[in-house]
Amino acid sequence: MPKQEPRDDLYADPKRPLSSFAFDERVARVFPDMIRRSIPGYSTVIDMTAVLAGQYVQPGSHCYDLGCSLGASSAAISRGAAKTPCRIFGIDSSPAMLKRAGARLAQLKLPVPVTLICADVLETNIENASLVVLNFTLQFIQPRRRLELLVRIYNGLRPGGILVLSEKLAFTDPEAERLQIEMHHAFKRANGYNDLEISRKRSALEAVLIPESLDCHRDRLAKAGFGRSDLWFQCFNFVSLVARR
Ligand code: GEK
Repeated sequence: MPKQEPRDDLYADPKRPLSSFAFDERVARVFPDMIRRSIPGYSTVIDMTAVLAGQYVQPGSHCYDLGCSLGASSAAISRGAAKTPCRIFGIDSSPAMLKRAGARLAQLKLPVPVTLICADVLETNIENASLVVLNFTLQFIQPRRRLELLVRIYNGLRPGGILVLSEKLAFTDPEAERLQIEMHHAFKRANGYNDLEISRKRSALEAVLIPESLDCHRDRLAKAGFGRSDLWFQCFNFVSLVARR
């Protein structure tokens, strides 16, 4: 029997004072359960990251998992690129996440090793890349710095290389925004979160996770140099795009 992941009950106690969401030890401990029960389609995005790695990783190139958390996308890249000689870097600015990522990845005995680096993705050198993954990370970067990051990624990609960009979306049409949030909250309730937990988590994430519209992402990708970006996945207000250099 696989070991049960610790359950996310961080927002269940109404007496606990509410502070801004941070990727600290408390979050890192429950992260696998939290992300699975909070992001609709998360496991599909991870599984397809392996498929995209199999398709697009080029021999002798680098792969970057930016905002790697516990290394789920890094592991997917490793499995997908098993037959291609390459290097994989997992980058995250949270020491609590990286400590646990190291232990988890070591247990998996991956075909391509992952080098973990504790750093800000805005300061990470990206070079000789055929695959860069931003799975639910750009939304935590200040909007005014997002273009600069995408330009660095574009410049570090080889021709034919891809960026996988997965994000929570905002909608400019207020009715679409209301409906998508309603469906996302129904998803969370179906996964065992109660209304209090949902609303406390929403408040904690305010000004920390800043979602943008699909048009906004597409325009920024084009500004960064990406000739095209294609939507390959959507589940409620969560999407994933592939942008190709
Ligand atoms: C997964 N991709 O499981 N520099 C480095 N890391 C950062 C920065 C930054 N400036 N800002 C945030 N992070 C993962 C899931 S989680 C998404 C990604 C979520 C890191 C942060 O520490 C956290 O580990 C990750 O980005 C975002 O496929 O929790 O919704």
